[in-house]
Amino acid sequence: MPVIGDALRLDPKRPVQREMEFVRELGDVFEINIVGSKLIVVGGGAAAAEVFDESRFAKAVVPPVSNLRELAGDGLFTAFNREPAWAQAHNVLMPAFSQLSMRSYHDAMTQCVDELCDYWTDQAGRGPADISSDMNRLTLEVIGRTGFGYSFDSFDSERHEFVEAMTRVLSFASKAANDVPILREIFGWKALRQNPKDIALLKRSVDDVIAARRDGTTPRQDDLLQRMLEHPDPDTGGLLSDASIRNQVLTFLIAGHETTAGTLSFALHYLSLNPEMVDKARAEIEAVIGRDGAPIQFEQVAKLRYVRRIVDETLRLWPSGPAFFRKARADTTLSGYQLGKGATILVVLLALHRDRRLWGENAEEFDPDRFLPAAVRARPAHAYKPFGVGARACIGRQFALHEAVLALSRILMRFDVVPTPGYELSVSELLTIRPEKLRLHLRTR
Ligand code: MNH
Repeated sequence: MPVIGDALRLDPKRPVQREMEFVRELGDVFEINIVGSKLIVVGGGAAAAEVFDESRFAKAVVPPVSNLRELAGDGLFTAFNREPAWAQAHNVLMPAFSQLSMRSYHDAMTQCVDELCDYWTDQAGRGPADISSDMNRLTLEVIGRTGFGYSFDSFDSERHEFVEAMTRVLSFASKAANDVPILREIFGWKALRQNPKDIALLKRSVDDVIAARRDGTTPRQDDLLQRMLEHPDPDTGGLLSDASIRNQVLTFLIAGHETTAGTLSFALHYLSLNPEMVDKARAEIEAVIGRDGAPIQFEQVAKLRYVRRIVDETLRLWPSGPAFFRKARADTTLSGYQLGKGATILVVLLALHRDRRLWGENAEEFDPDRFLPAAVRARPAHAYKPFGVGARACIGRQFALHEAVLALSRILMRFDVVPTPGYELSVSELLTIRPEKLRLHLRTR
């Protein structure tokens, strides 16, 4: 197996994009072996199909994902496969994430998107919008309100203590090496002292929200929190513990906002560069919703097939969770190489989604029609996995897709999306990926 053994070849700021380059240089499977810590990387082809096989491989919770356990404990995303809290929360929450359940979140989502649009209208004249930041406001607001009836006042206040603490905690977990002396050099003592304070603040705030719902200070609502408080696990009959509910709420905030925000940001970037795609999307939106600017109905979202293809293609070129970890369940082989039980494997979606054997010679180009039904059927299932695989795949997939299609459609109804001249896409990584310094003009139509 080819080996990268030189730490200087890694890029701590853009690790996954560097791994994508290694895939081009070394092929579908190689090893990164630095000071005795060994990671197998898979970036394409049949090897990807192999690691997606749940009978031989499973999710691995290793750094940087496991660094988040300090905050989210055994919440859905950071739980080890055998922790009982995972199965319990999975059983309780799965029904709340079905496509039909999106009906109960639809109005709140619509409300948040309209607030974003009003915010942009108010900001007109102040220059181009900071897209990643505004998409973060939107998706955080959506998950806050649909998840547990909480507003972060995202479109009113410039600063929010909770949001700032969470941003610092995510950045800390993403950059944190395990070695404390290295940490000190990277962050200095300030960040090391700040992190536990931030975590305490986040937990306390969520506990307050849960307590207020429990004792009736805030009204009952048809949301994820209410479901967790009332619905027992069908397998065990037990309700989720308060600690587990807090972990799930924090998990939804972590897993459910930056990913969708990144997707929306990349989509707007491509739309700003492809007016013919905007025309096509608007023709569809007008056919489905009408021209009078009426609100988008729940049932209409599923009919916006072209907008959905834009989202699918965005998640192909820039899967906002750009890589995930697997491990071998037992001694096995991968692409003919021997692997020991427990061997850790990183799947680089960013590379798999651009594999020319799967996507053709123009794999680097943005083309929503790759997701026409016939084209999808013609590709092997392992070609496209933006939401992960197996038992631990994304629970929020329908939620994210509903939100993204709804938001993009509404934005295109209300604004022309105009690029800033000379912008070259560069992508920053912080567990998730986002376009760096993307600014776009939103012109009211
Ligand atoms: Mn989401 C797991 C991608 C939106 C909640 N998510 C995953 C995984 C990927 C992923 C990949 C698997 C990670 C792994 O194997 O280690 N998620 C996305 C993307 C988007 C997204 C690309 C948006 C686009 N995710 C959301 C939203 C929510 C959410 C929205 C919640 C509201 N995701 C989760 C949770 C998990 C997860 C929870 C962990 C599920 C589990 O392990 O049981």
